[in-house]
Amino acid sequence: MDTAAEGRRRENWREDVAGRANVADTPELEAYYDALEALSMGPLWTVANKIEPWHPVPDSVPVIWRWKDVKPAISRAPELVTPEQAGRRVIMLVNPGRRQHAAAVGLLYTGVQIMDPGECASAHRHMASALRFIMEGSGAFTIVDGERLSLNARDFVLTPNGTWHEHGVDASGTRCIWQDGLDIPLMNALDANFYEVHPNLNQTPHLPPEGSVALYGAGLLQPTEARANWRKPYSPLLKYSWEATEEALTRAARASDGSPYDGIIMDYVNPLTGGPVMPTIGASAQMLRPGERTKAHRHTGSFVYQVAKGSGYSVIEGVRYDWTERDIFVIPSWAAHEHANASDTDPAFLFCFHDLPVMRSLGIFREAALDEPHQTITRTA
Ligand code: GTQ
Repeated sequence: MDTAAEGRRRENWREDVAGRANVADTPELEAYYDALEALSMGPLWTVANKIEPWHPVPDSVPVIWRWKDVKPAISRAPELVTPEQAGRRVIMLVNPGRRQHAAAVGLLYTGVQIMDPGECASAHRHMASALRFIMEGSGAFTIVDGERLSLNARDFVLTPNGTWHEHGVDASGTRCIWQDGLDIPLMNALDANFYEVHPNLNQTPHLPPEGSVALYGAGLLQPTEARANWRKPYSPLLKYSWEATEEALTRAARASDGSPYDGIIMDYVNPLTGGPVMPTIGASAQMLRPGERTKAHRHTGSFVYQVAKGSGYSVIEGVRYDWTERDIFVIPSWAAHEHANASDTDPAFLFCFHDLPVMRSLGIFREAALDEPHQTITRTA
């Protein structure tokens, strides 16, 4: 039976290290603990080694969701529910260690959403920050605070915290599937989540279509006065096209050796600040050059990857995860990891989003190389 006392015993890591908790259970202590529990109190020393670990010990485990499994799973949803019924017709990708938080990894949520031509999901807004990375299909659009944006495969679009947003597919389009990324678990961990349905159910776009791309998407800015009234904590540019992203990485590879741990990697940024696209979620794109195998390192921060192009593998805590286009995988905080491109002729491209803006703004980002350049591969997932 799982009594409270047994639970405590399991948590009481008996590490024989000076300065760490090391208290043997006795009947008197058990009685004392029970008395404390009845008063909504508890002894720190039975949990100290767990709640103050030597280094991060995430509940999240590395996971890969392969497109060959995700596509048939999400494709069943339109046969069973409409967007009107579901609100958002989404299959969540849930980390086995974080199920009760609906997290894919750490405090990040991800899911895949499916929309048929002519369908539209109603408008809402929430405290959670959100993004999408388009997986397949044509004719998708999203409306963000009155700006309509069309979405093609591998485009990256923001629906920042507090913005009204809805998604749909034009009647002339094809079935679309995209990945959603949100910080829902973070908002819930902070008890700061709010959610509102748009009073008209759908927005009437009142801004020029693609207006943010027109104003901010070319790497040039209007003079200071024209943009001084942007006071929002997120990027005014809402869409980053894949074409420009691949071009940027390909050009960067001509001018830089990139990172030994990530190859050619570039952040999607707020063009006004050079900082992350949203206050709590950052995003990057990286290119692994033909034959490239990066070195292993670990750092704080939780990461959700989607394979944009090509195939290869990542080694996470000694386990090899082979991936190909549209596969999604996660790397928990402080997990050792390295990436490899399987092709000797073509580059591979990875998209990822992460909580580094949170880590950095709180001053808790930490990074370490491993002693050896590569991990020993213990098994293949
Ligand atoms: O499209 O706004 O996958 O609010 C989960 C929550 C998508 C969305 C999700 C959401 C959305």
